[in-house]
Amino acid sequence: MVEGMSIARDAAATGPDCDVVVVGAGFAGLYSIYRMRGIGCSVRGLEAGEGLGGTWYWNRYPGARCDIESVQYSYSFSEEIQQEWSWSERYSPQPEILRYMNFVADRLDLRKYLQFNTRVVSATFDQERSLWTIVTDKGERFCCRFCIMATGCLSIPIDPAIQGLDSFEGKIYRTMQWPADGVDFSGLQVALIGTGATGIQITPHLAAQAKHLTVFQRTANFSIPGHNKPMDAAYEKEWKDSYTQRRLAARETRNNALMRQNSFTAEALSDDELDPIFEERWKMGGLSFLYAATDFITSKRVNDAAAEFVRRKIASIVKDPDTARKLMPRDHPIGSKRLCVDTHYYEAFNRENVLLVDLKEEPLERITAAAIQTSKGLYEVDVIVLATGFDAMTGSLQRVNISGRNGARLADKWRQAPKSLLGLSIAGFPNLFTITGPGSPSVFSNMVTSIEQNVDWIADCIQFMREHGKVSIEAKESAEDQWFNHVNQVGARTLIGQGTNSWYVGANVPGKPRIVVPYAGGVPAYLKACAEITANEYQAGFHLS
Ligand code: NA7
Repeated sequence: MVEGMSIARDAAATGPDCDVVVVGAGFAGLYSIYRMRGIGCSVRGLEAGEGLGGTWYWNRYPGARCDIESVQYSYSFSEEIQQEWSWSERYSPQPEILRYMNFVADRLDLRKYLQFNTRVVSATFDQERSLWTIVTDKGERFCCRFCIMATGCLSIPIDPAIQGLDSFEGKIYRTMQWPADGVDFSGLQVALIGTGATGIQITPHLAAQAKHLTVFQRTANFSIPGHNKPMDAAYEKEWKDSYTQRRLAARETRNNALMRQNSFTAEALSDDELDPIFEERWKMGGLSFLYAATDFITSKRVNDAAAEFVRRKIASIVKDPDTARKLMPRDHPIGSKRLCVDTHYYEAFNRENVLLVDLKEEPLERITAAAIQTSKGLYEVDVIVLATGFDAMTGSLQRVNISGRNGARLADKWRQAPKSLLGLSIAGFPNLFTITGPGSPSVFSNMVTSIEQNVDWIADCIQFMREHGKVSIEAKESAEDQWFNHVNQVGARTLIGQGTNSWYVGANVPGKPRIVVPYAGGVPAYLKACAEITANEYQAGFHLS
């Protein structure tokens, strides 16, 4: 039994089982539990997985690692923890991130508040009593005053709508649901479908193990080498000695990450002048490439030159010119989709046992019992690996049957557009909080830092309510509309909002409204909006009762 909890009861019959139910035990869920306990709330955490870790629990495919340096992609709230923990690599791999999260949970004694193997299927608001009833896949019911949805931005994998997928007689592995014991591909002919960040990370590992790997690419992506390496002791010490200042500085940057941004514009520079700048960034590695100049994203001239630079790099790495040509992205500006960070991705195509199939040139027609059929050929395979992406940002919330005031369903409300006030609170759904929800910087920022800020905001809000005898808080529709319009306007002005197909705009899920879902105005502007809207005892953005 979870500590601090009485036996679950029916909300209508009795009082709440606990003050707060937290759904999800990833970075957001763990910190939410910690903070809620810190302000004296009773709390229950419900997690679908067998263990904690969220994204880092599920995505255990070979090669999975974060694209933000580990010294930054980690909690900042505890000086003890950040001093005690040591990262072994610049971008630590999934198993290490998962170990870290378990270490944090044990260090803070959070496990006792968590119930695993428990998927939340519905959340219903009782407006008479301002209480939520949370129902799980096992039929358990938990009644609480507040519900925090810490369900992640990339939690719902999507299977591609490919005819015949079900008829395949070999094994199908989804990168997001990778077997805990790993998979041995030795001697097998493997197909990989999907060349986003995940496909790009897993390719070299599949290539090294499989007898043969065929990569089915629908859209070529830009990828920059991460130059991952073992943690340098002096670098780690430098960070540990100045964590406090660095974390504060990161909180105030546009994307929550310290990236060594070049502070000049490059529009007026010649190609000969631009090349060494891009070369320096290529050597630096990873997402720092986007920070080569302040107008990297806004100047077409600079962006085109950067894209051409990467295409030349691909040509210089990949020996077969036709394969190199297929790997060169030409249909979107660099940075308008998530820039990928790799370790020997392009090099993998120089192996004898790796073949690239460009689905733009030979569309995928169907999957048969033992092969993948394109318009030009039949590729026999033993195993298919799907790295086909996620119903991002809203999927994990819409999958839960959430009913708010007057029985209104969140899935219905968001059919037209995922409106939310600051990505934290939704009009019509009192006492329900979302972490890094639509309209917050979320995936445009360092997720861990944004999570901490969101959770701190919620903790302050609940504490305020307790101190002022309030039992219900709900975003005002007018404030939500205003914020949503601002998010939309800012998003539409970016390259991301100007026609590129990506999960940032919901383009990968048929029927999803097409808008830039995360807030693209930068973290400082978001923090200012948070401060403004909650000032004056939350009156500007919320109804409190
Ligand atoms: P992404 O970036 O959404 O990539 C999914 C990939 O799967 C992408 O290459 C898609 O091609 C491809 N895809 C999807 N459906 C199909 C079908 N039907 N046929 C062929 N190919 C298909 O997901 P990731 O998991 O790689 O990365 C998500 C984020 O996780 C990443 O940005 C990081 O922030 C971490 P498409 O581009 O749609 O043509």
